[in-house]
Amino acid sequence: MRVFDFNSAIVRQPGRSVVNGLRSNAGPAPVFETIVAEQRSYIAALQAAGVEVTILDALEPFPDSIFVEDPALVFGQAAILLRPGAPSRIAEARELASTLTARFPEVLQLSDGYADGGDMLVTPDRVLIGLSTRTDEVGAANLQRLLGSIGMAGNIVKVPRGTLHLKSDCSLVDEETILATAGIASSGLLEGYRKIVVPEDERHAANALRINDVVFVREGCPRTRELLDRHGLNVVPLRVSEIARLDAGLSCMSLRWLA
Ligand code: CIR
Repeated sequence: MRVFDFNSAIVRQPGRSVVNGLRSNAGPAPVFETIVAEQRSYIAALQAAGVEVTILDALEPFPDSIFVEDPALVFGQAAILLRPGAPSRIAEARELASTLTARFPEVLQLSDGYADGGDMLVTPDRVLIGLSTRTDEVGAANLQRLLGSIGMAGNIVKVPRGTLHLKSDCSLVDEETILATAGIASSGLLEGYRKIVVPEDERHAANALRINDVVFVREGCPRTRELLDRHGLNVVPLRVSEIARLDAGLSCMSLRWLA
């Protein structure tokens, strides 16, 4: 079994409030209908890759709740409810609790500090836990302990300033290789992994998503696609340009596991 072998996923429909989601840029707000269309294609792509997708109802009071990766971390044998670091998002974990309890033999809960799922990069031998503006030291240490209790190792690393989440800038594309921005690749934080560095003008492509035999990559990043092709990977581009207006990408729209 590989860490990117999945047969199950959870996504959450966007509420109309999604257009008011958190974002660091001053560009135009995203268009609701386009977000819906991008999410539909994303769900179809996951299904085509062999994943059964559970679609949860929208949560209007939580504009960012479509980014269901952030309030939890899931594995085949257990799920961990996290404490997202943005005040407007912390209660999203509570909204996921019953869904996870119905699907996982064990559901653990971060009791203290803050941690966003976007800061957790699961690799074959450990989970990299990124310290960021959303994940603090208390949350990271707490998560490391919870991972230990389910037999997994967690390594705490520092996400470079200006990067929202660890996985905004890197993703595992095969068992040894991480696709990364130049900043993350040269930070020393990915020591021991082979790295494929995305071109600077395609830096958003670093948030790719490996599912079974497919690597989903943001549409409009031809040079990254070529790098991955050359590495022998099966690359499928997906359009997430409207989602990207909310500082988000491919991994953040689902929780994935092998049931
Ligand atoms: C936020 O700022 O929380 C959302 N607008 C974007 C979250 C993206 N999540 C992720 O990359 N895991």
